[in-house]
Amino acid sequence: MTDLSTNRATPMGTWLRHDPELAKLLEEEATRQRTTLQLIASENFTSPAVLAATGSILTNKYAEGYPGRRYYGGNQVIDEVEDLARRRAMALFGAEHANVQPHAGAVANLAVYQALLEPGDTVLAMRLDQGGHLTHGSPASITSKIWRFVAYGVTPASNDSQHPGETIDFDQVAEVARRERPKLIVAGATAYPRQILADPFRQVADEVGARLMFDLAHPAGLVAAGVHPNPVALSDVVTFTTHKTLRGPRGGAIVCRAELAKQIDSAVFPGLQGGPLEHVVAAKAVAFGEAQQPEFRAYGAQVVANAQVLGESLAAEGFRLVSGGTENHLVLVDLRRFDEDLTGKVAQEVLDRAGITVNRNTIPDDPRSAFVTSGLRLGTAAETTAGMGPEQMRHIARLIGTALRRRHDDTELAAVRGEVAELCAGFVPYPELDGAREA
Ligand code: DSN
Repeated sequence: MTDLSTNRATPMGTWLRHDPELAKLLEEEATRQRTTLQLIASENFTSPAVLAATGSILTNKYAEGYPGRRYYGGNQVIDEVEDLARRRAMALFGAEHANVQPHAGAVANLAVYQALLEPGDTVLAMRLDQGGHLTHGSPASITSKIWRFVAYGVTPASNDSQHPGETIDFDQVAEVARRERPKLIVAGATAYPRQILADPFRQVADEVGARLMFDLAHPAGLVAAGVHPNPVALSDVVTFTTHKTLRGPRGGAIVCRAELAKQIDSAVFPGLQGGPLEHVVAAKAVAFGEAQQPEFRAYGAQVVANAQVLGESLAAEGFRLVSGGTENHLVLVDLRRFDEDLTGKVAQEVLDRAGITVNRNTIPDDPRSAFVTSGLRLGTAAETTAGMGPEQMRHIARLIGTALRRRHDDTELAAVRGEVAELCAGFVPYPELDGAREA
């Protein structure tokens, strides 16, 4: 048995030897991550230090409350851990207050709604099928059952290559806001390949007397790296996840103006959560520290450069890019120009068989359901961490084109899978763990 997908220095690697059933599964997942391409826009490869903190003894401690105000004894060290994470989050984003306890981005968003709204209040946010998130008021989400969501979307697609459309329709944002008088406006998206500026949202919010929440889940790491505008100064509150471009552990966080600190903190605990996951909070501190290093700026710039090359290369393969390109870490592909009959669902399954992990996604005004879709979303955050650059992005686009064109040919798919494995062998996400394997 090898040392699995975790840092060999932690006790976990040793102890899992006594649970061969689980150890085998972890080994299989480590192999999958090492030998196939990870192009899901919301994923990344954390550092071994983040893995170590996540697998640490801090998981043993109950710490309901906040530093200096806990409901359990023995939290002297935990207080320092959480304070370190809060200080680093504030420094990273230039914020007045941070709450690092949300277990996920969805919880962070719910906490903001709970802090700033009464049930039934109106919220203006981006529609799911236009690029928004489930927690932005999708009918399938509890958010839409508690609060009244009204929506904005993107402008129509156009054939004019200078003005391809499919960018946030700010006329619509203003028009709906004036008509509906929302108490909160939500900026931010989950499948939107362009930078999102806070300024136009702030102007509308001020005009109609709404608060502005920015859901920074996807580009948080790009903001930390200085390659996406920072919305913190212009927003009342900013939520984000720590595991996407920010490259930390799976989790959420909130930064806000000092005047909202008490409301936000109470909404997270005791409003929505019990004991915080302090091992994850520690890992968030590690990730915030890593994101402050100069190397992280270079990483963020490379993520965006890689996404641009991936997008251009996919366009050369015959795919249409939503909004005509990308300014961030992801590309949203409309499959219909490539092949009218190819759905996102089938494309995702075919690419899985070829060792290329992506997710199907609706595109703006998608004629197909969210389960089937006409699009794919691809991101470059993870494979950039593994060291890939423009040359590999061009190669990946060719492999995607080949796999989808020859999707009925098992031999061809197996050949692509072999080429993917060969490519991945040169860019392993955890070389230090492979060293441990061989030791
Ligand atoms: N955060 C979403 C994503 O972008 O993958 C899932 O909720």
